[in-house]
Amino acid sequence: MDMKKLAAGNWKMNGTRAALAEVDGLGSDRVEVLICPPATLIAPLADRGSRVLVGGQDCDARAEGAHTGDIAAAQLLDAGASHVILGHSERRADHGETDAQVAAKAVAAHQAGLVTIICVGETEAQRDAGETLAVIAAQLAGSVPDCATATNTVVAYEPVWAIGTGRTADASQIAEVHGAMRQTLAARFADADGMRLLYGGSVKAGNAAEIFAIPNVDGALVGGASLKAADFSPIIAAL
Ligand code: G2H
Repeated sequence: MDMKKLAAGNWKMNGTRAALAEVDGLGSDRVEVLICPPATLIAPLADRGSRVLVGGQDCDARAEGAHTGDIAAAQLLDAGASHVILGHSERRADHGETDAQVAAKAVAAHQAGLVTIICVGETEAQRDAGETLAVIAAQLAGSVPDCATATNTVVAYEPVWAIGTGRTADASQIAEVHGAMRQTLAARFADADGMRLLYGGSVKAGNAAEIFAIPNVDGALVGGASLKAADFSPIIAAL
């Protein structure tokens, strides 16, 4: 399968309309470039007509109704999003999201026509206890729904201890987890070889090339270093 690599920016709760100019020059024919801004900026970014893909950072599993503050997958699509990040560790921690809830959101997103980026990752305590591969396998089993395909699903490995901390997993740690994820997914999905596996956690220009050279790393989910074009461009170029 022809797999285009993916550079995905997760702006988290950062940015106002003034920040959208950062995206204008980021498009690429060689790789997919995606920006997931706060919900308030999805439509303004999509309407800008840039070549960059636009995504949400979460969606609700329900289609519509009396759910104040929540956003349905179809509403993201209507605003111009093609992708949605689900199960980011910050949502699992801040909002108590469970694997089952992430899977339900993913089903809703796929039904709406969105590509999901489903996040998994171990805490520092879990790594220290030697539980990393078991934790990741359990999260994949619980968070990735049966309707996942290489076309509608991307999986992001983000060790919780490497997020926004300046620490990155080393090459052997990333290779071990990504290899295990590929095997786990292959046991369930016939097209798992084509499913893109992203690494996330303090990716920056200085470490991107080394990370992208690791087997089974098909791109990155980038937080802080996706906010400024000057920081994100070299990461895209390294992919
Ligand atoms: C991990 C990542 C983006 P950062 O959360 O999802 O953020 O690159 O700032 O560690």
